[in-house]
Amino acid sequence: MKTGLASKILKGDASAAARLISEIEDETAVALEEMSRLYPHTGRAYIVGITGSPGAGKSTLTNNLIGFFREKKMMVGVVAVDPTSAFTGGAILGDRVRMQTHSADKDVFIRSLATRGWVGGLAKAALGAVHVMDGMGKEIILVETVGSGQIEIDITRAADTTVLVLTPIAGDEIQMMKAGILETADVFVINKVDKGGADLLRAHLELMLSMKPQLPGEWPPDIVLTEAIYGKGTEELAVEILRHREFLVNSDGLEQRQRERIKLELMETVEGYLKDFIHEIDQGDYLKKLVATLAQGKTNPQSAAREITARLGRDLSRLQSSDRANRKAS
Ligand SMILES: Nc1nc2c(ncn2[C@@H]2O[C@H](COP(=O)(O)OP(=O)(O)O)[C@@H](O)[C@H]2O)c(=O)[nH]1
Ligand SMILES: [Mg+2]
Repeated sequence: MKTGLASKILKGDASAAARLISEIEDETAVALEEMSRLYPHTGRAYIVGITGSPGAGKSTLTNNLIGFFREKKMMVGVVAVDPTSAFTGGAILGDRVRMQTHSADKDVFIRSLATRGWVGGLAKAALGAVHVMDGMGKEIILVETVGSGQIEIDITRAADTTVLVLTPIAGDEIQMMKAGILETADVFVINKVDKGGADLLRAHLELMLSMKPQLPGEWPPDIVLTEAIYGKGTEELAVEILRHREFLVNSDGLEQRQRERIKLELMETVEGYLKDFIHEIDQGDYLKKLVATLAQGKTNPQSAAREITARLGRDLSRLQSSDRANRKAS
């Protein structure tokens, strides 16, 4: 099974990149094979997470940022992990028109990912898409996610710079605080300033940030005000992102973030194996029989759990040998 996707991607081939991302989403053997070729050539791109509630203006801001970075002649990748994202076509006309300008630009690569299966799978696919764009030579990769649950926290942990988009709509910042996202943000955006109430939200945010103990050498998050639909504040936001990058480069922060990202991906992959295993043993009647023997008092939960983990070990070594067989067959 020789597809050569990885070598095409390394030359910047967009259709090969689109194809490999689909393979990653479907978790195919081609994805495993091609990713193992691509992976050693990745790790150069700068990753910016853009998170916030649905409708906060993430896609509009992302569009604006694409424009800014393109003017600086940077190669840009975008991963939208938002089923309602403007990039998926559910957008108002203005967004589509803006996207069309960028989609004609061969140095911009945009991909939307839809939720399928468990959320961890989505984080894994998003990181996979990031690797593909990195391999294509994209220098900056913007990852848009809805900030309301667990995957988003994971994805924001995986970014080099995390931008949290808020609006002066009551309750928004409380939701974020509950989700633990406020702590992970490096740059705060208050968007829709034209709607009024931005000063109050800014005061709340500043108060919240001042209550957080600031460790020496730690990045002090800043607040940027934008009106994304009117393109206002784009430059300030982009400059703040680049300033944070500078800060990380000059400390050991960048390496720390990269390690965090590698760890996240590794854990998601292990978790994926475990989920598949649990799903599989729950199919047939293996688990049912085990539960029956437990109910009859013929065994105890510790012994039964040990039996299951022994089976997991056998299944994993089978998986590894079938991977090897696949590689030989290709
Ligand atoms: N009034 C106002 N509306 C905005 C602003 N920025 C974005 N919007 C609108 O808010 C809606 C949601 O924007 P979108 O970028 O799709 O948000 P996302 O769901 O966070 O990606 C769209 O109708 C945008 O045109 C802004 O600064 N002011
Ligand atoms: Mg969106």
